[in-house]
Amino acid sequence: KHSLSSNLSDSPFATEGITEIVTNQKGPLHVEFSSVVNLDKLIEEGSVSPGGRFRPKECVSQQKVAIIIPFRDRELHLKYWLYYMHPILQRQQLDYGVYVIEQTGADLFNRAKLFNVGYAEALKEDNYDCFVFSDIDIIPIDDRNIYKCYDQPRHLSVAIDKFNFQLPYPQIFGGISALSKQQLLKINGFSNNYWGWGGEDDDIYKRLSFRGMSISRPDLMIGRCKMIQHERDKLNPPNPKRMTQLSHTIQMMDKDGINSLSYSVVSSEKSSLYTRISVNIGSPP
Ligand code: UD2
Ligand code: MN
Repeated sequence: KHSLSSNLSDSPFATEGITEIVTNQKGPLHVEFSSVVNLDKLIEEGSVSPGGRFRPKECVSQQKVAIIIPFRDRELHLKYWLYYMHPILQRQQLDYGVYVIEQTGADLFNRAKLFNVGYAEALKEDNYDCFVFSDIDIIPIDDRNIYKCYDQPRHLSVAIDKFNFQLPYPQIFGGISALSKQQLLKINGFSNNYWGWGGEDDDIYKRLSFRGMSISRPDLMIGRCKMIQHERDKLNPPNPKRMTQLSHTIQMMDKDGINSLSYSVVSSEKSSLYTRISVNIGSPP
C-alpha cells in the first residue's frame, strides 16, 4: 500500500492520522440489487486467484486480510457480494482471501460461532493478521471505507440505508467489523453460545470494552452502505435468551470463545471467487 508513514508509529494498524494515498479509489459508488448480476466477466478477468485470493501487483500490502462471511442458504446475496466486493477490495490494494463459512444441518443459525470457525480455518491457510467479519447482505457504497484493521477494533457498516444512513445506537457492532489477530485473542474471539438472531454482536462489543478497547469508525459519509432487503430466515428466529446471556458476558468470555471452539469441517471447496467451508457446529443445548 502506498502510504506516507510518519514516525508517529511503526504499527501497521496505527494509521489514524497518517495520510494514505491510494490512487485508484473512486469514492461514492453505484450499488443496487434490482437486476441479477453476472459473475462471468469477473471470473474471466482472472485477477482473483482460486479460492478468492488476491494480492496487488503494484505494492506490498501492510496487512493480510481474511474476510469471513457466515452463511446458510443465501446464494443470491453471495452473488451480489462477490460482484460488488472484489473490485472494491482490489482498488483498496488489499492482500485478501474470502471465506464463506456455511452452517450445515437445520439447527438454529449461529453467526458468532461461524466467525470463530472462519478465524480458525483461515489461519490454517495463511498467516492472516486481520479479520473482517461481514454479513453477506451489506455492501459499502464508498470505496474509501477500507477493509483492514486499525489500532482499535473497526466497525465499518456505520451508515446503512435501512437505518437512514445513521448509527442506530453508539455501541452497535453488527454488520461489518474488522479485528486484528491480537485484538481477537485479547477477547478470546466470540461467544459460541448465541443460537438464533440477535445479541451476538452486542456480546462482541461488551468483550471489547471489558478489555479496554474502543470502536474505531469511518465518518457517516465514507461509512455509507446498502443492505439487501430480506425476510428473517426461518432457522434464525430471535434468540429469547439474548438479554440474559448479555448480562453474563463478563463471566463467560474467558471460557466461551476461541479456547472452547469445537466443530467439524464437512467440506471445503475453492471456487473461482471464494473458498466455501461447510461445517457442522453442533446444536443448541
Ligand atoms: C443484524 C445485524 C447482523 C447480526 C444480526 C443478528 C447489522 C447491520 N446487522 O442483521 O450483523 O448481528 O442482526 O444476528 O447490524 N445468515 C445466513 N443465513 C441465515 C441467517 C443468517 O447466511 O439463514 C448470515 C448472513 O450473512 C446474514 C447474517 O447472517 O447477513 C446476519 O443475519 P440477518 O441478515 O438475518 O440479520 P439482520 O439483517 O437482522
Ligand atoms: Mn441482513
